[in-house]
Amino acid sequence: MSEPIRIGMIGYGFMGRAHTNAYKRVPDFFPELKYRPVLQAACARNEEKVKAFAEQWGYASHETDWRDLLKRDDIDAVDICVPNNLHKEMAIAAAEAGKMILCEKPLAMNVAEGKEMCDAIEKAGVANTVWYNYRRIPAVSLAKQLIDDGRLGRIYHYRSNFLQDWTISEDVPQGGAATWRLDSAAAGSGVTGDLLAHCIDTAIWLNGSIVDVSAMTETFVKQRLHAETQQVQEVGIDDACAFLCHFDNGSLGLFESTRYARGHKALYTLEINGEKASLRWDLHDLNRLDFFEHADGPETRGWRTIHITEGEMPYMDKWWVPGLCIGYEHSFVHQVADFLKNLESGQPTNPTFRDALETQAVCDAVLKSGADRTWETV
Ligand code: SOE
Repeated sequence: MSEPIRIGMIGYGFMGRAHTNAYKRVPDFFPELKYRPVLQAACARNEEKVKAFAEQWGYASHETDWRDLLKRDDIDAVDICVPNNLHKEMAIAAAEAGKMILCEKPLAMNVAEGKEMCDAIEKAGVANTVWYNYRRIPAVSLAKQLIDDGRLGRIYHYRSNFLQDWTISEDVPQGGAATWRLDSAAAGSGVTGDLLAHCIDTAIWLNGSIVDVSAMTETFVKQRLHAETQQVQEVGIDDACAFLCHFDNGSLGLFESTRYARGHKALYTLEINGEKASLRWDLHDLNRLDFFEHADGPETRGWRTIHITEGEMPYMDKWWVPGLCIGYEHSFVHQVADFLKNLESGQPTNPTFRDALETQAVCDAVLKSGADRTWETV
């Protein structure tokens, strides 16, 4: 019989649902694990809403103050699914209370906050991970395997975009439950922390550290109504950001993110060009990895599209039969499964808070570079 890891979920938005779904799926699809998540308590300020969330998703109880949640000794792990400006205080208090922590990305508002969080977590010695979920899309995990196996050889170029179009209208407010991502006081930054952070996390994982950056940022809509104050206020976030960088391994990086790419909803793409091979992937077709291998020889050489559904491919033995796909939500299921598996062996689960601090440092350097129009060392 597996042992429970009792989850205290803080927040019930889009990510609260995505993570809760993952906790629910894991015991069925990863029955070999020693630990199983138990939905012990959901927590949010609005009692009516958090109660409804807890009942709908199957949490045994609810709280309206996260400090009360942390005082409970029937909670083993805390999941922080709230706006970025609340991560630091909650994570440090959770570490001091001896709870394991799964924190939504980005780690913090900035590197200074992130460092304090890492110090607290490491001092407390609690298991931790940050929800950079795209590492665990099977196609992206397969890309990692191919790179680590040396199939690409020396890497020359890393190119990545994250394009959306949901804030083009000037009528979209900033602040409040649905649009806090547009409010710099809650989010810290715009597309850099929200979208490019995913691209940077995956890039560091696949291609190593980023050494320096040169960025440009833009805020296209300068003022928006604030949903909480009902005042028209200056917009403090970056609506778009593009940057060049050098990786530690000598390769060159090119990254772009915007919420003003009409027609693109969540087009996360990456392409890597190596000496022996290239690969590319995009989130809108997440079960496919495109691969070009020079060694194929001139008669058959060309881009091949690998459909990631075979049991030999990362995580796919857990799901259906060859040819049948999985989706976005499975990346979260895989992260929970890895987290629980690593608890058995005492291994860290990547990305840890410390790993996510490196992504945060790149984001900070990108924002500084964009503001100062200079190259910034990370
Ligand atoms: C924003 O629209 C968002 O939901 C991000 O916050 C997520 O991290 C990203 O995965 C999808 O887009």
